[in-house]
Amino acid sequence: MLAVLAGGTGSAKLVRGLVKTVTDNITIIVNVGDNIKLHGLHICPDIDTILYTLSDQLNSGQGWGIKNDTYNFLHQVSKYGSDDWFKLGDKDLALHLVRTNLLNAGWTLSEATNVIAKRMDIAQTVLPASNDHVETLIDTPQGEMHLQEFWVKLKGKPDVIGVKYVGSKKSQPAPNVVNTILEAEKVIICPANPVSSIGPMTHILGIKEALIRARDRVVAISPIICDNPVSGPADKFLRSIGVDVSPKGITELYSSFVSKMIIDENDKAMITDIEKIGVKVSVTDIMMRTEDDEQKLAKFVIGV
Ligand code: GDP
Ligand code: FO1
Repeated sequence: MLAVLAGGTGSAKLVRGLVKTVTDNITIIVNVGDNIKLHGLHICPDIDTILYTLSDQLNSGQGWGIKNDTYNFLHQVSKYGSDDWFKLGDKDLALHLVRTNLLNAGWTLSEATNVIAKRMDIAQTVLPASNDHVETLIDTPQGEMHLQEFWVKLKGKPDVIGVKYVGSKKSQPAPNVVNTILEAEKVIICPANPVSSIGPMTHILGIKEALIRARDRVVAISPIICDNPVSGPADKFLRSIGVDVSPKGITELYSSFVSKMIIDENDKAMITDIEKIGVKVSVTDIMMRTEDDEQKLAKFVIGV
């Protein structure tokens, strides 16, 4: 069994590559720090991106949401004065509604995710990192705000002073998360935002401890190529926590629980420097532009 730690858009590409090339025996542990309640609905963007990827419903150009969705609901609620900055599609809404009803009926997020994955005919296992409330807050000169408010509402424009994981200290890993990490042949940390996708998981003590115990089997793919994130605000977030925006910085951040790091060919000059941290480095093209790239990277990760 393969264990995969995933966020949303970047992770989805590797997850798709893995399921197409490797095996169905994959358990994906997904970030919950960017979950948000809007219009009375529980929205779990990273879980949903992974569910839509595995059920072949993802709007892959966008990296989130359902393909060919429409926005009639959003347009209509905005007429009545409700916020419309978070683009919830009409088809996407169905998932938030079903999940919200299950949670309101007393189901845990793990149970709700499991039943929804089954109803989508997903063969793989999808586990929320935690059933407890973990929320990533971005500290800016305008004050602290939810990650989605920073990234979607304010388009990632404010300066970032710091990042907080509210609730992470009190949170427990969801059922099966720790044993999945401990029993997996390999644990793959996706090319994901290290601060807003991987950070909320590794700040849950039980998950960090399990990863440290599994370190020899844990491999990560850098989300940074040539000192830049492929997409998103990872550079602002990393600087705010004092981490260098480079594959070396990512390796330093992950080194207590990762024994192998995959970096891009463009960064091969850094190999010796990174290996001094005590992490083995492998080099390949880690930019996934096409499904073919996703599958090639997936095969490479399995071979490392
Ligand atoms: P989010 O939750 O939607 O932000 O998605 P993730 O955290 O899973 O992925 C975003 C991160 O993945 C960003 O930091 C990107 O730099 C990185 N990323 C996106 N696409 C790629 C890619 O093709 N290759 C690599 N190596 N990193 C990528
Ligand atoms: N990302 C955006 O940039 N704009 C949106 O309006 C937006 C809506 C949205 C709705 C449902 C969903 O599952 C994801 C959505 N995302 C949107 C993506 C989301 O903000 C990010 O991918 C992650 O939360 C960052 O980790």
